[in-house]
Amino acid sequence: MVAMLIKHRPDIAPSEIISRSVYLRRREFLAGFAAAGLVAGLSPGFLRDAQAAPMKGAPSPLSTTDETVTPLRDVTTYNNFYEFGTDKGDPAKNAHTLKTTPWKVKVDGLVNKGADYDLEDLIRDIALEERIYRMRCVEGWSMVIPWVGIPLASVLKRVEPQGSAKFVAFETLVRPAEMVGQRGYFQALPWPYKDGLRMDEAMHPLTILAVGLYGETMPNQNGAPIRLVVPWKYGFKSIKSIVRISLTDAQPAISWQEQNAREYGFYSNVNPQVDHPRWSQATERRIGEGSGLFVRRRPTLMFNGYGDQVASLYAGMDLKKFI
Ligand SMILES: Nc1nc2c(c(=O)[nH]1)N[C@H]1C(S)=C(S)[C@@H](COP(=O)(O)O)O[C@H]1N2
Ligand SMILES: [Mo]
Repeated sequence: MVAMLIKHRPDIAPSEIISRSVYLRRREFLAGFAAAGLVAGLSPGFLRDAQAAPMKGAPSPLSTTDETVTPLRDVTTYNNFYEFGTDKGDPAKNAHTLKTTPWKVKVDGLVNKGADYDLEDLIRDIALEERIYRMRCVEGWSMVIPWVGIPLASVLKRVEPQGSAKFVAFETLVRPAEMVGQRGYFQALPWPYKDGLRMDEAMHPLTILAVGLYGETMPNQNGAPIRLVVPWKYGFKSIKSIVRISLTDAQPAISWQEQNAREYGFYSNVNPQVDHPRWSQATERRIGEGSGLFVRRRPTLMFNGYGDQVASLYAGMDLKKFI
């Protein structure tokens, strides 16, 4: 796996793919490129070289700032993306077959100006931001990831939602020829993978469509070329490789709830007080921190620590019922 990463990132030695300080030095390095006009020079073909192209966004004050970022190697080799297999290591092995250019995202439903965007146009028109977010998965692990993305609200405003739009539904690509998990006898989920948000969650400034991480174009296994990031919800809400965003008046069906409604709900807010039916959600393991006997567990924070900013969205809702 390391070998694969090195192949795509000849400028980083394996020993370097490890720490926040390295990450910051690398950022300075990329900023140097930008100053020299080289990043702009790569456009518009920058998405083509999907695993290596620099992608710079202005640092956002919405970032989680007090935590060490998770090593790039963990972020790109420990993934859930069932279109490429169900083991955590499968997406890193199999997702290279996905062709991410050209890429269209259809935005339709209850909107005045439905659109079929070319992703490159969208990214050119909406300012990229870098946001370091804490991510928490329902399986009990967490990471801190420097995303590069655009606010989902910016995309939604462009299409002019109608007053009757109450929810946003997302769909992942279906392309069995390039997604090994969509072929053959065993299918982990019905495709397309689907997820959704309530309109106010979708419009919240913390919600982004990410197109990169660690200052580079999104690796395929993390949901290239565009995926959802909602930092106060469990990781499975981060739908990957999005091709359609639809505004609806009714709560949309979502893959994990359809598969197992007892275990997964529509809201899926990180909540240490509501356990998953098969395990506690009170603590989490930060990937990359210790191993074996030395695994450290930390208390899970309500709304993944973003409560100050999002708790009001759920005022008056029983979060034991609306899981
Ligand atoms: N299309 C699609 N999106 C998906 C998934 C998937 O299987 N298919 N898995 C989800 C789950 S369960 C998790 S935990 C996150 C993992 O994102 P990461 O691999 O970038 O950490 O992606 C989510 N998005
Ligand atoms: Mo997950």
